[in-house]
Amino acid sequence: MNTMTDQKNLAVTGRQKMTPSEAFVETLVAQGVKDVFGIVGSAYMDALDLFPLAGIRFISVAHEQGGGHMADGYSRVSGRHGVCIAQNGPGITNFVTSTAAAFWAHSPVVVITPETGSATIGLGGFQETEQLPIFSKVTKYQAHVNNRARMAELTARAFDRAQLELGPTQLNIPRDFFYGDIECEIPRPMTIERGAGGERSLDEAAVLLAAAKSPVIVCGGGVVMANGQPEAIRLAELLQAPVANSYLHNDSFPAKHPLWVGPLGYQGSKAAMKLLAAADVVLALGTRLGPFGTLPQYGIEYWPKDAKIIQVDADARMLGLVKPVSVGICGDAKAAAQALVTRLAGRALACIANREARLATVRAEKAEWEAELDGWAQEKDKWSLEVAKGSTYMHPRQMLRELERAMPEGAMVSTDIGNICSVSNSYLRFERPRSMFAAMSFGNCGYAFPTIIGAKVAAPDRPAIAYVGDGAWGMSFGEIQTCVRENIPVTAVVFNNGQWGAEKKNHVDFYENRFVGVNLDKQPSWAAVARAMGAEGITIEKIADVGPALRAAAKAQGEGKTTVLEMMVTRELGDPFRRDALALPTRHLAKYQATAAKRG
Ligand SMILES: Cc1ncc(C[n+]2csc(CCOP(=O)(O)OP(=O)(O)O)c2C)c(N)n1
Ligand SMILES: [Mg+2]
Repeated sequence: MNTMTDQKNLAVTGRQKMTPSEAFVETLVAQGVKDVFGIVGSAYMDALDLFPLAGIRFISVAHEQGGGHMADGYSRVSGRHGVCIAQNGPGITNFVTSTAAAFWAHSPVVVITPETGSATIGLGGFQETEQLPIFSKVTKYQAHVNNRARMAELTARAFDRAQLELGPTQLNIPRDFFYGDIECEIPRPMTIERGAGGERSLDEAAVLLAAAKSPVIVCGGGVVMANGQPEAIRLAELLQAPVANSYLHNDSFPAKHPLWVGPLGYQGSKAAMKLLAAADVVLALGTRLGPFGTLPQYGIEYWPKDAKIIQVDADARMLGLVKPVSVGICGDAKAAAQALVTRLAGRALACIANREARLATVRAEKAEWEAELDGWAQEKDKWSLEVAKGSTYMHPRQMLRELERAMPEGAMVSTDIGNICSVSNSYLRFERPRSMFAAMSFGNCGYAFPTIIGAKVAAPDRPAIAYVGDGAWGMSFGEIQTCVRENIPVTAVVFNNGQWGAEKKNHVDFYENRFVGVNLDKQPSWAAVARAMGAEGITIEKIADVGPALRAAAKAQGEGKTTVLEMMVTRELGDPFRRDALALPTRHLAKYQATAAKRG
């Protein structure tokens, strides 16, 4: 077979002499790596030199954290590995936040961390820090190249484990180990097939579902990652069961399907919550039922206390972790859904007898929620009414509804952490999986923009749109440079409310409007900043301009243009994030008893 290194995208076969740099790069080739995100550094220059001949594009970013998020977005849209690399020491520590985010997004990102040279480690030379402990809690596996002859073996293992365990892995390489002569073979990638789960648990689940009078399915990220949407649809149709998306996985079930009822969790769908509350059997398909995604919302305690819960997750440790379950199935969401369809097809199902009445309830709840959203143009609490009064800017909810209406077909949307991004949960609907890339449970501001850049690299033909608050934008706008330099056209919708709104909401609700560090005064015009950086920048103040601007910006991606749409919105604020985790303040010391009024 091919043993010629000049043939791009085909790794050499057979045991032979090569340098560790060649072994490393050839292993990337064998793993199908086409794109690597990072910032150049002397630590891995010998390997970097080979990238162009190996057919690997090196995407030079503005900040390593951005590069890590890009690798995350790339893997989330493609299902393939996302890869990032940087300089030992500070370049690597800049990856910590993005790796933690990828960990909670279950993204197979391989974080390549060249480290200080083996001959001087521990002497406190230049750019030295212990790189393994730092990542130990945010990776699924850490490979340390302890001998240059093992470069290919350990590189391959880092890639295989990222897919096997669905999460980031680290490949740590002392920088001198790129040099030398070794003899080795390039390992082929290992694809380990996941099964549906244990036969007995699948049988038990089928018995529960067959007897259920009002079953509800919760579709999670596992359905997306397993490419299991067709099987989930088949199962839902067989049971005629309403399907809710788990928190921030609005792309796990098609929104136009009559059985779709919307997302659970913060700022989710009341229809989904009410239907779930009335379920007697819940099938949690490919979801760990994370605690933040199942908190009561709108005053509704929607998690059904007496229902039987069947949970399917590929990671056995997630079963029954947050919610007690009647049946836990350790399996792949796609295979498990198919196995349940096989067991239930042709069987008498209790939920079919009352099908018409249940479907009528589903239709009524959905219609009621849509009507509520239509009438909910602005927030109604005292603070919001006050700040919106007399403002010429747009109401955030109204603007989000307009964005929803104008969303181009096949769009990928990433969302940041913030008040307006969170409210967008009610207005983000998708017809296909791998379309929504939220900051998930790690919840770091600055996630959305770089993540959508990575997604665009993996899926250049799909419209790529990031929703970002102005505070989070201040952290991440530097990556406009990457879009312009590397010709990766995306659209950033920046919500300019002049505040770190999500945190300000806590000051309003719990601290009598005593504001500390939440106002973003003296901001530049973000549209002008975008133009100065070589992108398009448009300021939007009127609702009527929102839809046309989004459509034009998405279209401009086809002409290679990145656009920043700066939405001027009022300072009104939706429900708070952490009502569950905050309390009214207690002050024992006299000097801290000043109220807002006393502070003047
Ligand atoms: C890296 C990071 N720092 C701080 C926070 C705490 N935090 C959560 S939401 C938020 C405010 C976000 O403000 P902005 O991006 O302007 O969006 P808005 O809430 O105004 O819509 C902050 C500071 C965080 N989640 N992540
Ligand atoms: Mg803001």
